[in-house]
Amino acid sequence: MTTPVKNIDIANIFDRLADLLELEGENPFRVRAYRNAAATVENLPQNLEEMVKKGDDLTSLPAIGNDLAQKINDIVNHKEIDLLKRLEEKNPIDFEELNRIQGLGPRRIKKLYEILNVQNIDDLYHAAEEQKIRNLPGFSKKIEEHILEEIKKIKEKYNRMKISTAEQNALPIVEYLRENRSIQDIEIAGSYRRRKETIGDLDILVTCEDSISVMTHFVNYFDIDEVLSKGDTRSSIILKSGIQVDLRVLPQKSYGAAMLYFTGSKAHNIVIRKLAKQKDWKVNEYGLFSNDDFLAGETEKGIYNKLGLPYIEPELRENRGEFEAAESGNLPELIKLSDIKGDLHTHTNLTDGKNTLEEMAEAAQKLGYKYIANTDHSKRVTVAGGLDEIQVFENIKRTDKLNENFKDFTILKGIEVDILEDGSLDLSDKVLKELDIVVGAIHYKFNLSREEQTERILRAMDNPYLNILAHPTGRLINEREPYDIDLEKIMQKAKENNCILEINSQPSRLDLNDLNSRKAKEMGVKLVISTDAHSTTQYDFMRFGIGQARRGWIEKHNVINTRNINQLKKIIKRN
Ligand code: DGT
Ligand code: CA
Ligand code: CA
Repeated sequence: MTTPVKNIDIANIFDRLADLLELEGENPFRVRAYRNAAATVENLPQNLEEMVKKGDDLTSLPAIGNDLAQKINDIVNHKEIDLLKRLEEKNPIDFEELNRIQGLGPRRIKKLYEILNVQNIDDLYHAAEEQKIRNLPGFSKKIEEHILEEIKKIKEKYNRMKISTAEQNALPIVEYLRENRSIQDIEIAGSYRRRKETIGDLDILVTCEDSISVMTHFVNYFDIDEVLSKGDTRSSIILKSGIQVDLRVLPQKSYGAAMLYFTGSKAHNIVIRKLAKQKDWKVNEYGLFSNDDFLAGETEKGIYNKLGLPYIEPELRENRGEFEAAESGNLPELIKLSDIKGDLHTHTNLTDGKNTLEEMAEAAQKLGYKYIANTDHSKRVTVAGGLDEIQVFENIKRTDKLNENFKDFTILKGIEVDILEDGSLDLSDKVLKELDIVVGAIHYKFNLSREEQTERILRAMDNPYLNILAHPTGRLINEREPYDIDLEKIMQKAKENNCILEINSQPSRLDLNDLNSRKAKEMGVKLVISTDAHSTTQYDFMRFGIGQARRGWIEKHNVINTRNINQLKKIIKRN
């Protein structure tokens, strides 16, 4: 049997191709095409290997044309990618890793390789430690020291996987474990259950009849790089993707106690332990005990209740005020995926999306949605050719026609309009005023000063047609820091002007993040949870946005796309 190929494997190959082409000084559009393809593939809900085996048309996926479809075919069939082989022979450099070091562009990386044979971060670290870099042409002592610092930072930070990637590793292994018939309950605890945006490792808990057979089954999973330990009740492995998975087997009686303990967070657990101690009790992963008497442990709720608390949702367990709220009966009633009635940030193939508006509307109805907003890009976005004013008017007419066919569904006519450098919008008010909903976003000039960037956004929000500020901080998880803005000022303005702030559900954005969402809620700012879907399949990203919102204590009433279409239209009206 050949090893299955996962989407992430394909994404990694495309990323590597992009790196190597960039190193070669290849045309930026070609480099970008591979990067876009990598991002698409990484986050695809369907399994590409299965699609290839079924003979599905891969070019129907976003960012995948004929050439890339062929490459995916080859990868799935374990064929050599000629281009990759050629490039790798020329450059055995782990460019992706090295490129994370700020200040090391392709040119310097190439020089380090040619002179010192630096191929990866470890080589670089040794070279810097041995002070071999400072005297190279174009480098200095300062750069060398900076490199050492950066490596340390990166080792801490980038060891964490995006939750979407963790999920792609976690779900197949859970499915595999279930093949063992003696397993009863199985759940992933840890930061994954708390829906953190990045995950350090996966903590799986099971109850079963035959723990030895479960453990043997576990360490025989196909995707393992290394078995770290194997015992009767606990084992640890590292998957080929680099993520560690810990498996623990528990007696049924202790399942809740173990869930509570291994869901964490550590900070939450410490308070739980303190509360138990105050009653002279003891709590651990086996239960809540008074001396040796078992008080609770089969369910988490049992333990919370015994401690005088209501059940606390996993996303709240960060010791950020959840105990005070629980004690005073003020826990939020967290928003659920099923509360969502529509998606207010979506793209079609009119700009850089993959599907037609008709397809996007149909897929939304299948999800039970009552509306979507079609928010294709305005003209400024040069990548895919955004819409000019004439095209927006044409799209409005076309959408009006389409809407006549629906009974209980509406396509809101919208745009994702660029916020220009001076804070003006990329389309005139004459056009914006004809739309149902205007989503404003920053896509360039990320490096303005704090003052300028804040002013830029405030000014955009003064345009009376702007309804929603998309991905408000612009950060990309593990890739780009947020731009420098005074978010509090922006939230204040959003409240005054009835602008809505977005929680963007793309797993690499999750922007606003949990803490900022909570701040918005506290300031009385309205939120929208959108997917920014560039294809019908990306509607599924909503679950990541919901996770982030729940971590931000967000309730149904804080979020405008939980309302029906008439309420929604009223709510987004400005003054
Ligand atoms: P991660 O994996 O870094 O994304 O974060 P977690 O929260 O999954 O942390 P992890 O995997 O180290 O441990 C899982 C849970 O086990 C953690 O959330 C709380 C619990 N835990 C681990 N170590 C300790 C500890 O030293 N004290 C207490 N009270 N709980 C711990
Ligand atoms: Ca973990
Ligand atoms: Ca762990």
